[in-house]
Amino acid sequence: MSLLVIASEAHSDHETVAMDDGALVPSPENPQRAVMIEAALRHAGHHFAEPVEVDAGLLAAVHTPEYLEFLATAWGRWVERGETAPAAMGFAWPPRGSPGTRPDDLIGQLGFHSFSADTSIVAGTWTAALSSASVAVAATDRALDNGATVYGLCRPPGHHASADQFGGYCYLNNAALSAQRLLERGVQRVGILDIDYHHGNGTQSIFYDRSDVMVVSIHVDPRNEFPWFTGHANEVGEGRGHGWNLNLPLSAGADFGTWSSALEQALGCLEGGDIDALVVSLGVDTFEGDPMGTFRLTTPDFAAIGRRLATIGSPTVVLQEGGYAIADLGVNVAAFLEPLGQ
Ligand code: Q9C
Ligand code: ZN
Repeated sequence: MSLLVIASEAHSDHETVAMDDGALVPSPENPQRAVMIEAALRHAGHHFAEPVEVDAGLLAAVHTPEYLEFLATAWGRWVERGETAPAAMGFAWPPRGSPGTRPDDLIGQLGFHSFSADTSIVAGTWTAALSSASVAVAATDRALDNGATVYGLCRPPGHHASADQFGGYCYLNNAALSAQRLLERGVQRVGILDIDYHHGNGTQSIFYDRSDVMVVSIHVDPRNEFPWFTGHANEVGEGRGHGWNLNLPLSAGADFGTWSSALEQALGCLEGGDIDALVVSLGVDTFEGDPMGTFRLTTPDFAAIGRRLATIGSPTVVLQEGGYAIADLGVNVAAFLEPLGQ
């Protein structure tokens, strides 16, 4: 069965470097990922549309004005100050307990506005991040208009990005923008189901004190994996958001039996939250062949997850997050989406 895919070519100049175990390497979050996904989805017969540019007011409802200005201008400032390295990165981050004053200098701001050295900024980064956000919001609008599941082929991914920090290959939080858009269009309560291998720390932080968006995440236990500092089961939200954040960390090496029990728990929680629309942060780095993950999900398992989500019935937006097994990436996304078409 076929569904609508929102995609854009505007990500293609976003090719970065990543710090990996002490070495600067080409980032595994590369343009080829989107190429592979698009090819598989075209082969599966899904139809494609391009996004319109995301509204500035919506961006500002999720991210701080300083951060948006920083992202839009960082590369130009890098070049202007005579830097010659191929990618802009910070090297110093706010020490624990620091007062939180933003530096004026670009290098200081690169540290202030990031939390991990796996993520850098190149000439094409802002265009790509903006197009990825636009894809997410266009997918959201079409899902709501059509009362159907729509897939946003987002690249770069978004779930690690907070209101004012990039990291984990993410710059703008596409899932948060999608949820915020749903609220803006009158949806009462939004659920975000994050099934990327890594904890969606950015999404969690954006909605941590809110009860209009319930965030539920299944991921590897952060004791032994990025993002290291969040994603534990005792992070349940605060203030009005208390009880509106659920983390289901699993031990490294989890198989589909373990994973799907967590999915049932996640869906039970979302059901209890009386959700009117669902945003799925779809990472397929839970795949058995993923170079970054240890979970053991297979291609048929992704189809089984899609079938399970197809039974929920609320308007659903599926947004691409991680997944780094290049050769299998498209096939896994296609397997997941197939049951969600109509
Ligand atoms: N040795 C997403 O999946 N650390 N981001 C990689 C490899 C960064 C993952 C270390 C993981 C970021 C969207
Ligand atoms: Zn991931």
